[in-house]
Amino acid sequence: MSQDLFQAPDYYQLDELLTEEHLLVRNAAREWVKREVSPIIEEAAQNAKFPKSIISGLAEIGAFGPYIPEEYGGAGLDQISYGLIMQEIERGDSGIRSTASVQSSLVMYPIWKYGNEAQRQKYLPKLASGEFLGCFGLTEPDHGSNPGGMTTNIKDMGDYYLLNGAKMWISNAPFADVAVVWAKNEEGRIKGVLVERGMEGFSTPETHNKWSLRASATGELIFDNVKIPKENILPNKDGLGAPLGCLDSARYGIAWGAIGAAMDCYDTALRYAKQRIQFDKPIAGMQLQQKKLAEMITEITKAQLLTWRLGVLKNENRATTAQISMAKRNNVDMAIHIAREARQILGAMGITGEYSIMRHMMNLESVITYEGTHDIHLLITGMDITGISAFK
Ligand code: TGC
Ligand code: FAD
Repeated sequence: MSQDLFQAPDYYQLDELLTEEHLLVRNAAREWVKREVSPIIEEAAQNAKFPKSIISGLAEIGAFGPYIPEEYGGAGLDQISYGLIMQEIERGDSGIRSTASVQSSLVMYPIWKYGNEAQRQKYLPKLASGEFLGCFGLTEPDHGSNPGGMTTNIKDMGDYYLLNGAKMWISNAPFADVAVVWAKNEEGRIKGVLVERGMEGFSTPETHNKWSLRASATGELIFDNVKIPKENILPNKDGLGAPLGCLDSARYGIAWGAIGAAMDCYDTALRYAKQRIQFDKPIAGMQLQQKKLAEMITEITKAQLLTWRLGVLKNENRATTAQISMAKRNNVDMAIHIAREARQILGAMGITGEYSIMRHMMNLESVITYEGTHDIHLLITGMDITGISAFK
């Protein structure tokens, strides 16, 4: 990949809305991505290999549990700092941001919020430091957008539970030390189960041949009569609302992350357009290319404002599920459009691994599908404003 010359766009001086701490956290993550992610990410994606070497760095910049209290090893930051970290990581690559999102919002968050003190003490510090990696098993082969229909189940055997079923499309599954798995009990109530690598009957085959999120490992979780100790059930919340509550936190991070991918595509395309000469002048001077670039910076700026405001609401515990859905949907869609337009500005060069744009574009095809598809988020907004569910 070409040298990382990234310069973040801030068309409306939005940095002025950030505190000293936000800027410190954001700049540290930005520098780390330049130093540690950009030089290796293209090769990792080309080889479809998750770069494990970056795990300790992710922990150091506070990407594992940014808002988890320091007593559990987290960074104890606010929601805007969390968002800014996700933005900077996804500026490098959506797959790396996925690893951080899953670890923080889908593994540490449920253990922190729904677990007991012993579970918090046992897992959170190791997850925060990167000694443990986690994954989150909600989606099943026959239940994606409709997780409430899941068939993975636990049966009470007196001293322990027996877990059976399968999860699919699980980020980090192939190497996770602990999986937060959602399963129904005999009454049909959804429970959170902590499944550890090495438990008999538990396997995690990797999913191959992905054209998207190639630097992130995806796999299945297969449970064949896995004996689960009773202390591995999350005691403090059950029902579908428990996993959906985790998704609120992860989707919020993705809303910020998508801005990072969009900023990288815009910045790359702007620089290229100023340098590339056709018909004796830079293509940046052609009206058609200016239209693309002007629309990109407009959409990025709107997304930045939307997300900053959402962060303020989240800090005040006032952000609703529907507001988070709107931001996730808008920002990922914005980023994927910008990636496609930016790719065209680079002409043939845009399809090569010399530049990050095509990788972002392919990654964003997963981002627009996972954590609730583009359609599902529209239906969440629709239900919120009309009061009528159109899911079923
Ligand atoms: P519905 O009847 O609406 O709700 C069931 C219960 O849940 C409550 N609830 C929530 N609670 C907390 N937070 C939320 N966001 C909540 N949304 C709903 C609701 O109040 C109700 O509670 P109760 O007490 O009445 O039972 O559920 P539904 O079956 O109609 O489904 C609604 C729908 C479609 C919106 C939901 O199921 C959904 O969001 N589907 C999309 C599935 C999804 O996003 N999967 C993501 C899997 S994880 C992933 O993709 C990780 S990618 C890796 C990475 O992040 O990088
Ligand atoms: P489906 O639900 O089968 O949807 C197919 C199409 O039908 C979509 O266009 C959808 O919008 C549409 N549709 C569905 N229902 C409706 C409706 N009611 N009205 C209108 N249209 C509808 N899951 C996890 O649990 N953990 C993970 O870590 C994880 N990581 C992932 C990583 C990657 C790379 C990918 C691609 C997915 C990951 N997922 C994970 C799964 C992801 O959350 C699901 O793919 C997603 O929720 C959609 O489910 P599905 O693929 O089964 O699509």
